[in-house]
Amino acid sequence: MLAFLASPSDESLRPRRVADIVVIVKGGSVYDGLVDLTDKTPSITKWELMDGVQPILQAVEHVCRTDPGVIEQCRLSGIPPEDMHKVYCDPWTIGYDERHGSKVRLQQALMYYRPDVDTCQYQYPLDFCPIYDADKEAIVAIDIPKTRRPLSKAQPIDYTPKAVEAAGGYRTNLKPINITQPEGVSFSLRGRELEWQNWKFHIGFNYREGIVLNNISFNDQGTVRPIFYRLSLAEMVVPYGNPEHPHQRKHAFDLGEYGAGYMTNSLSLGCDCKGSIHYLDADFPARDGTTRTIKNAICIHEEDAGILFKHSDFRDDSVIVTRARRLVVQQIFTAANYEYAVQWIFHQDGTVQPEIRLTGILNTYALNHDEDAGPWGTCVYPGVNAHNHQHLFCLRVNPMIDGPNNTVNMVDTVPSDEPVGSPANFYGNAFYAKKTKLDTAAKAKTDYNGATSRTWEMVNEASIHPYSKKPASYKLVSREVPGLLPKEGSLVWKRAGFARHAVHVTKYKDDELWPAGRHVPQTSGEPSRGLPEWIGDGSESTANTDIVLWHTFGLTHIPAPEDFPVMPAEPITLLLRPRNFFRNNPVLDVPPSYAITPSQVAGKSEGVYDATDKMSKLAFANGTSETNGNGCCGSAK
Ligand SMILES: *[C@@H]1O[C@H](CO)[C@@H](O)[C@H](O)[C@H]1NC(C)=O
Ligand SMILES: *[C@@H]1O[C@H](CO)[C@@H](O)[C@H](O)[C@H]1NC(C)=O
Ligand SMILES: *[C@@H]1O[C@H](CO)[C@@H](O)[C@H](O)[C@H]1NC(C)=O
Ligand SMILES: *[C@@H]1O[C@H](CO)[C@@H](O)[C@H](O)[C@H]1NC(C)=O
Ligand SMILES: [Cu+2]
Repeated sequence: MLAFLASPSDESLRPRRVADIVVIVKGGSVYDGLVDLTDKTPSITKWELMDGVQPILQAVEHVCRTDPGVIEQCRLSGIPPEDMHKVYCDPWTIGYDERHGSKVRLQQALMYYRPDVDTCQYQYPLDFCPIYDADKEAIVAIDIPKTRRPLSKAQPIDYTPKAVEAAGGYRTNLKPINITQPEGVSFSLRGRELEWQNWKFHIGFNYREGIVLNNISFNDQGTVRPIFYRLSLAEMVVPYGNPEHPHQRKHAFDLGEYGAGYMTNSLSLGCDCKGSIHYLDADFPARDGTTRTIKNAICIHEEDAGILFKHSDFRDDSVIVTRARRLVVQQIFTAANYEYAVQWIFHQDGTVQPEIRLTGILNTYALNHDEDAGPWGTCVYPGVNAHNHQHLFCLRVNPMIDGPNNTVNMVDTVPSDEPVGSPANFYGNAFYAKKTKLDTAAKAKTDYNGATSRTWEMVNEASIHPYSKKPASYKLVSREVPGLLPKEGSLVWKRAGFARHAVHVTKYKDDELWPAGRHVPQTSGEPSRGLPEWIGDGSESTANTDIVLWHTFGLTHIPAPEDFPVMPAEPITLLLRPRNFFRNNPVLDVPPSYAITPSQVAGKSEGVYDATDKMSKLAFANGTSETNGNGCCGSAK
């Protein structure tokens, strides 16, 4: 593959084109296969019966509305049979339920009611949970709680324009913010290969991970340096914290069970992304052999990114100020109630910033008006209990810092080991960055530590910086790294092995892409699939070889009324930063907005660099800016 990547025009190096297929046979058997499509006549190169696994989900709603048992439960909740068209269900995989095992393909139906077609159903959750057998195409069981919670009688609160108008209307004090790029964009694409500000990478997309970035390199003053072989969001799990049966089943693996690609939105100009936007479509094979296309699945655009660097000298009023911009490659997927906007942000200084914004609607459950939702949930609206949960994402990084052989060091900033008053630390102020080489998969199971500003650096030990004498590296900086709250030995702990630690490192293997396993629905976690099974006893060396770093990060969400009825976007961000990689600041050649040297200040000599943005205006002046404004740049005397 590396040979082909280096010379993509050499057809003899092109890898064979292989389709990875999953077959579900009537009756429930599942086969994994590989079909080589390179030759005119395709050939099956692998065909394997898989025992007790269930592939990714596709779902149903209509069955619930006609099932007599469900109709009866609705009646008990206060919904007459003639209103069954107002009943909705979110089909989830069953997760795992020991009563039903893994052999039968099952879904759990999270039930809701819409009094009016434009009213959001998540404010009217129903208290029972039908179980659907995909093979029989029928409801085979209904989980009914001991405490019944009839349909809420609360007035709806909605986010639709009609509802907002009725509640007093939209605010009117917003002036337009227009983004203009009069000369177009600064990136270019050849097919799906993007070039921008020394960066070059390929933008792929698949049913499961959504955006996948490959062959990421940076042109460092004429030398094209590889940085990452592949970057993707590889899995996530959303465990809910209510101990009552059957809520333990609520722990969605949105990628492995449903697919961040399958669930991705078709984006639209001027709202999901603003400015000059380029879109890429996503294609999937459909069940009938045709192609399903999601138009505008990926948007690419540039944004102003504030100040890249600035310095003014206090003694002579010389100043330089340079503005930054960033490139965003984005997709947004909708996992039933929730939306996840996944942004891959590239910076001019060599930083890559994966960022996820969480919005959409809370998963909700019924609550009686005299009932306390705590401590496992919050009453976010009358009749609505939003359970505590975590959103834990797993980033997969296959680094290629100056070549495929890399090593991960864990870096902690710690005080000197020597006591105050000792010769080596007499004043007690000494501290340093302590590096722990994660040279085996066992040693690499590591957790976050905010107190030591813990980071993990991916280094090439053979590529030593001329000044610092340290190896070229990309450092993972991630500060929202809660531990997995479901306890060791719990169902979630067993099924989501990747979430037990903030970082795992494995030696690269072709088939190790999905950290909760290839087929996630209905895994029991016995044994734990994916990362724990690959790591095994952990003795494999992860030093100076082709490695994969798996990083689990995210947030713990204790819901609040402000999250309802739709949640304002909450960002989680992390950085992959070059350290000891570039000779020095790699953005000195980005043109400044304004630069004046001490001699220019003193002598008013020629050559002051002035590229001040002429579109910028004083906020409260009448149009022009002839007043005291060279804005942010000049020295305001
Ligand atoms: C991979 O990246 C290198 C360096 O940017 C580039 O020369 C090459 O064409 C890329 N290969 C493919 C297949 O995109
Ligand atoms: C800015 O955008 C608004 C719409 O949001 C439009 O009405 C207006 O004409 C635009 N102004 C300029 C100067 O382009
Ligand atoms: C990477 O290391 C392997 C041994 O793990 C070695 O065989 C290979 O030649 C090295 N590759 C490069 C490009 O240094
Ligand atoms: C703009 O100019 C007009 C006319 O000179 C004046 O009446 C008005 O107050 C000014 N507005 C601002 C915001 O300065
Ligand atoms: Cu949440």
